[in-house]
Amino acid sequence: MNKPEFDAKALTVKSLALRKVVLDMIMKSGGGHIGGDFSVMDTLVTLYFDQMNVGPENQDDPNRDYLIMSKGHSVESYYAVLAAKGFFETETVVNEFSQFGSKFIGHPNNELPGIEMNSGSLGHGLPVSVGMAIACRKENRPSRVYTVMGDGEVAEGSVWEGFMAAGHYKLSNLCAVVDRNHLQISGTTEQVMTHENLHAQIESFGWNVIETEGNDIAKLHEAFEQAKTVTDRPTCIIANTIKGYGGGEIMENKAAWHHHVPNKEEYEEIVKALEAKKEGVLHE
Ligand SMILES: Cc1ncc(C[n+]2csc(CCOP(=O)(O)OP(=O)(O)O)c2C)c(N)n1
Repeated sequence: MNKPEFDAKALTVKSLALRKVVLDMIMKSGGGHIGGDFSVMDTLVTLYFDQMNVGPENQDDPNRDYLIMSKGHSVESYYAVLAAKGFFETETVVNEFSQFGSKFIGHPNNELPGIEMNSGSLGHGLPVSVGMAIACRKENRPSRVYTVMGDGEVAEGSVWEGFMAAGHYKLSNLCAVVDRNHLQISGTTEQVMTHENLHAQIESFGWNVIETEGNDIAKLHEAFEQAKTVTDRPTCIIANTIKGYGGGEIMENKAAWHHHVPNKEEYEEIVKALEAKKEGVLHE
């Protein structure tokens, strides 16, 4: 597969447009985790459109790259990105998301193309990714395994078993991302389960840790490139993000938007904020 030239501006515009797809899915279905969708969108866009060797053309090739969307409640952003990548039609996802009888259920469903694992019960993605990375190494595959977690999710004990095992086995083909938006379902991560020393904690399990701006695609690109140069340890990218990023003042950095369906006025404000951000990027 030919790798496209990295273009941070084009990917940022794409990422803003895909937030509008998420918004439409949530408006139509009447439910969804919009805050975490908007914070993690830039990570997913960078992975699928810059970093990973995977698409509909090689989805069954064992040598593809693998992604586990461990923070499965952010499924709307995941579906929107997979649709943009060509795994299915965007229109189908928007119309069918969370509708009775649809396969586009409210958490990732591996009956759909492009989805490696059902997720949504937090804490399982990293341990499964460890197994996949070990299998890839045993079979000498060039694959990289990515897992995307939330910072509330890392309160799950199984995540730390995953960190421990990956460090032990020096899985340099594994890269975890923590979407560090500092909020989880009911408040700040510091209130619910503190992670003030997250960087040092993960490092102490034998990982290479990179902290970066998670809503800046150029910075994410640099971090993923750097991760690939580390050959003796797994890498964790702590992506510092803003929950609701791109949706403007009404929704950014507000725990109440973890799962909130905008009313008509809020919808219009969010669309305006996304448009303004896009104009800003285009005229940088
Ligand atoms: C095992 C488990 N416990 C509880 C939940 C309910 N839950 C859904 S989302 C969420 C908060 C997750 O916070 P975070 O990982 O920070 O997600 P983000 O802020 O990025 O959306 C919780 C507790 C769950 N999905 N799985």
